[in-house]
Amino acid sequence: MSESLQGLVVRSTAGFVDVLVDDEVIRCRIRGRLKKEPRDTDLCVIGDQVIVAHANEQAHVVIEVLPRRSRFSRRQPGRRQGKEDVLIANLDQLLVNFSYGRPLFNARLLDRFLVIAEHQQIHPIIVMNKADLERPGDSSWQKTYESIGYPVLRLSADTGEGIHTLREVLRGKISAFVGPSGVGKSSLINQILPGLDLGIASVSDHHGKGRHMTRVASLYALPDQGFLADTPGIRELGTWALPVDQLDRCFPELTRYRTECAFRSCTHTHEPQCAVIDAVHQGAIDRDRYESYVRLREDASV
Ligand SMILES: Nc1nc2c(ncn2[C@@H]2O[C@H](COP(=O)(O)OP(=O)(O)OP(=O)(O)O)[C@@H](O)[C@H]2O)c(=O)[nH]1
Ligand SMILES: [Mg+2]
Ligand SMILES: [Zn+2]
Repeated sequence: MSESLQGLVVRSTAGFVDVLVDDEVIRCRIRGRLKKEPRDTDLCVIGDQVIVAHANEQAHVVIEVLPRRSRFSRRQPGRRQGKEDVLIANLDQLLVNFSYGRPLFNARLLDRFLVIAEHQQIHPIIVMNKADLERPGDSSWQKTYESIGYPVLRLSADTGEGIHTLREVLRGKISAFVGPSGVGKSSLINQILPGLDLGIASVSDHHGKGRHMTRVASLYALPDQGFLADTPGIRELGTWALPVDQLDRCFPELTRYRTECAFRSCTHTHEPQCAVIDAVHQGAIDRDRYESYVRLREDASV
């Protein structure tokens, strides 16, 4: 048996994975036997730690994927049941990216990202790009999120606003940019790592949506320690393995109310003497966030 090495997966496609070992990226296949093992999750994604061995003189092969300490994942798009779709493993923080201008901000989708981050215990940071396009009233929703405890970073890849702060936030951590297509994830990463020159694409004039420029998620090393992932724009974000009775725990602002309800197994949707519903009526819980909770319940319980 030849010497084996441990490395970090920085790119993963159907045909090969790129593994960073020390300072070198090694292109590897995945051992056939590993692929055949039954599983309900992705075998090998960016952020995974793997063991690599020589298959022969030239080629390397991944022989083991080490257990994940965390991951950002969703239900496979387009399916009710099935497999976990892991976007990135071993993540410290999730930068949930939206923009002023177009594509339009989508609170419902933001809440889905936040719920998954809470469930998987990954620290989320809300990133609002295209600050140069902000119009009065565009950020009225932000106070709600900040009061819950979610940081909101206001940035512009075009003017450079906030990039210095972003650099500080990323230092020494494994972070991923996630969000819809066209919000400027790759543009922001180009600001942080100019040498990369990632492809970017204009937002469609007609629909105001992105064109899904980034196709494969990749992890990049930061100059002052840490890694940063660029990921393809997300259209669909369903929760994976989140029992419906645990959903209320993924809304931090419900914490102080959810144990005060008259019924122990209160769903906070129709029950009498529900402390959550009372708090919504009194304005202590944001109505829009509550609406997200109700919709996610419906989604999770199908
Ligand atoms: N006005 C303005 N436009 C921006 C800014 N950042 C990015 N854009 C534009 O937004 C469009 C989309 O940028 P991308 O970086 O490709 O977006 P993305 O999020 O990586 O999109 P996908 O790879 O498709 O998921 C491009 O036309 C960019 O030039 C910004 O700060 N201000
Ligand atoms: Mg991109
Ligand atoms: Zn209740």
